[in-house]
Amino acid sequence: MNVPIKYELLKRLSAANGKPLSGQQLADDLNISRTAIWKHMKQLEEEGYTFESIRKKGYILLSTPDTLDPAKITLALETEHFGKKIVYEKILTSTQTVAHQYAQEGAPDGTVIICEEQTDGRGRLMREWKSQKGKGIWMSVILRPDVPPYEAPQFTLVAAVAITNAIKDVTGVRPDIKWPNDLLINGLKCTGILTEMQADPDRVNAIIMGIGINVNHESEDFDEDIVHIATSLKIASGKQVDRAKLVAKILFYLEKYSKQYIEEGFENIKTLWEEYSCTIGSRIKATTLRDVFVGKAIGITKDGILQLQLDDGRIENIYSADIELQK
Ligand code: BTX
Repeated sequence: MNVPIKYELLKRLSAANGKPLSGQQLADDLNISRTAIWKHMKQLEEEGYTFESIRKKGYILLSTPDTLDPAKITLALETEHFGKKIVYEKILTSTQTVAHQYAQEGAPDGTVIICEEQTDGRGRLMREWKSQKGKGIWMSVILRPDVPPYEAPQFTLVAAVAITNAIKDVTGVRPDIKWPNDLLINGLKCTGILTEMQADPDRVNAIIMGIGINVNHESEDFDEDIVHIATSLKIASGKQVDRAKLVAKILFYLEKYSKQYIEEGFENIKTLWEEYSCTIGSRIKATTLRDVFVGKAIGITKDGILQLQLDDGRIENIYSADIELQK
């Protein structure tokens, strides 16, 4: 896939690390005219990038805007193919809805749909997911693993491990994973994962991996109904977080661990997941669509199913539930 010239231009200016790059050199490298270079620079300035132009020496990249536009994500991308196609919009109803359409139209493995704000962001069972403008990461990644449909839920666990690692690398804070789809910091929710799929009876066509992360929220940014259960990476780390860098890191680990899962099975992901989990070993209440179970979470099976030891000693397999940690 062709990477647009302006991203190539940004990559080179960023790699120059504050040293000027001449217009002629850039033009030669990218095989375009100096006027074309100048036009791309103007376009980037309109998007919020700032440059210094030093006479006879060239251009220096001074700052990048706080957006999630594909150019910024591409600058930090270390993947083989995840994130090579990024669909970015300022505002969408839900990245999941749009990703489903792209998947149906054949979008490749690792395609990303991302936006600054969602007006109809959703969680499991059509619950609302608040997705405030410019503060978080609201994205859906299309995965195309060659697996049967019953293996799709494992990808929630793959994603949880990938996102935890990425958050740890970028912010220094390590969230806990709460089975199956939340990441918590100090018991408060910073991330939700929503795994959906398009499938034939025996094959997955696409997994639509929805990822919502509260990144640069202050506590007053959260609505009253979630302020007591939600937190952000900025609140937890005390620092503004570069969202584009975090997206690139998530894509790196998501590519790595999905590949590992497909090629080697669940064992390594399971070990990492259990290490990061705040569910295993805890007394929990699991509310399924039909029942409520209370007991000690003793582990996950190799299929990612949560095992609960009830007070009478019986083991209950939990496939899908809301979990509350008990004192
Ligand atoms: P969930 O059903 O486990 O969690 C939803 C619940 O979380 C809500 O009922 C509410 O109590 C709480 N909540 C809502 N918004 C937030 C928030 N910003 N921070 C913390 N808690 C909140 C979790 O579902 C899966 C969420 C996936 C969201 C992504 S965003 C990109 C993609 N597009 C889309 O529409 N959904 C996914």
